[in-house]
Amino acid sequence: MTTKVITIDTQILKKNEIAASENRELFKKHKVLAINLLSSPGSGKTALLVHTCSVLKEKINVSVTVGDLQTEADALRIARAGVPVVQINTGTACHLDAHMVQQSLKSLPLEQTDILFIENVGNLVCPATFDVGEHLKVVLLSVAEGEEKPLKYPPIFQHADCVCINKTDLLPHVDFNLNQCRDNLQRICPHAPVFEFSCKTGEGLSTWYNWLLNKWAAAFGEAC
Ligand SMILES: Nc1nc2c(ncn2[C@@H]2O[C@H](COP(=O)(O)OP(=O)(O)OP(=O)(O)O)[C@@H](O)[C@H]2O)c(=O)[nH]1
Ligand SMILES: [Mg+2]
Repeated sequence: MTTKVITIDTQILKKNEIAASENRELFKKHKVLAINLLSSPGSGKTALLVHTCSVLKEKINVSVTVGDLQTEADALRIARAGVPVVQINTGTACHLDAHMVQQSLKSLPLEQTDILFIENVGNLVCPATFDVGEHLKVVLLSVAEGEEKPLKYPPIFQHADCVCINKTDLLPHVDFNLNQCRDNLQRICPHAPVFEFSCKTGEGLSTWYNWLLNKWAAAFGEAC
């Protein structure tokens, strides 16, 4: 019984890996930097993308794929920032896989995209296992969630290329120990830069924008 489950899982992941490689080829062909944005539900992924797309679109071309179980609510919010966006509804699946992302790419102007943001389904577990062909994984954590999250969900943080701590405007109102969170992140993912900001006030976001533009310039672009 156990062996059978492992076999099926392996086959699913193998198929996913093939689709992820195809996505990577497509990104390479069109010189697109693909960024997988991961967090638990409600940390502020869409809020961050609305701000980020509004600012970055003045310098580079940005597109978004967003995954949720149901509704087009997030795509509608992001569309108001004036960038191409596709909503994926996963039904019951708790993560995006490479095939779903591949389907969404057919509706996006890849040849006119410099950075593609992939907002994953809100979940700190399953999305860590599914490669969608991205270049970078960004993990977002809000101060409403607890400073121990990097210790409790290490795989997603260990693979992060950067970690963002959002909702810093709420720090006076919640029992979130920011220093302890920084220590926890240092222990679990010492390689990952940490950005602290509030999507509500905008404070701290410029460092995040600069990091993105530098990553894009290093991969495909020119200095901005
Ligand atoms: N106070 C405060 N609220 C925020 C901040 N960022 C986002 N929010 C609020 O947090 C709630 C969730 O934000 P979303 O952007 O929908 O979060 P999400 O991670 O995209 O959520 P899912 O897609 O459902 O996983 C919304 O009510 C936002 O307005 C912030 O920096 N400060
Ligand atoms: Mg969202």
